[in-house]
Amino acid sequence: KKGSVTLMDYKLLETATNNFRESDILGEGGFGCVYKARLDDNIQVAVKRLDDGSQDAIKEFETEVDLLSKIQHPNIISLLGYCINGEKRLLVYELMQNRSLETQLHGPSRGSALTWHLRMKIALDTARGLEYLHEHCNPTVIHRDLKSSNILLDSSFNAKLSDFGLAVTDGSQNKNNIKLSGTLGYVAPEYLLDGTLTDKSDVYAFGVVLLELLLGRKPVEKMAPAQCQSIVTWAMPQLIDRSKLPTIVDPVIGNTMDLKHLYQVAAVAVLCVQPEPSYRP
Ligand code: ACK
Repeated sequence: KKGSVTLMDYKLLETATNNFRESDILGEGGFGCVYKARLDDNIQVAVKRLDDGSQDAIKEFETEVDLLSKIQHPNIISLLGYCINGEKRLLVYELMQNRSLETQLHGPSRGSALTWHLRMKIALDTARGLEYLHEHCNPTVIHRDLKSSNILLDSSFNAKLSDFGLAVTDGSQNKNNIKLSGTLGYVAPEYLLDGTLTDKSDVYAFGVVLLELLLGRKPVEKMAPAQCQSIVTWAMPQLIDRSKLPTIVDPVIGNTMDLKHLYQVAAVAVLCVQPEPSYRP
């Protein structure tokens, strides 16, 4: 038992998920599927099965268990248990009936359930979860992969942050880590530029989520890696060339923009990007 998280029995979870029955699949994540299950005491849960035995997958599993066993907050997903059986790894979470914000906004029902009141509540809940990670955890936790698909909604549309596999507790150590983690469209420009990672990286991603809530659009459509690369190559010089700043005039406010504004505009620009080469303005 790790903190509030219990080491569980594989056989029990196999039974609870009806042998990982296909019809019980809730969705697919980076490293495997998530199944709906019912434990013996009738608690409904979500079981994430990691099918990928790579070093990266194992590291993400360990980070998730380590961090979530220490964190308890109404706006952060509860990890109830975990299980290691040879190569197989399972994570057991509270079931979030209303799935992810991404599914609510961009799924087949296309944002129908999300009134403005709910969107404001989701924004506030997300901010509370982030504030807890940044201000009340010691050391500070940087989520590193905040996005609408990692914001889950329970039956009352309470929003909770999930997927802590990429989280770090000390940003500075990653400065020289050139391996890019996170999701394009949500990653802060300075991180793409030189790997600078701070709690502000999460705040940038939160800004993109706010725009998503506001505009109801995905920040980036699904793109081939080459297309992502060309966007980054195109966008970065504009974002980092501060000498251009005084010449950029906000068309709405009419003022010259400072760096903060530029970030906001960059987030909007990323949201408007199309998957075709025609994205170039
Ligand atoms: O939008 P979704 O249905 O909500 O698609 C993703 C998918 O699994 C991959 O992450 C869903 N999911 C993840 N964790 C949970 C959970 N605790 N409860 C319900 N659905 C979940 C997520």
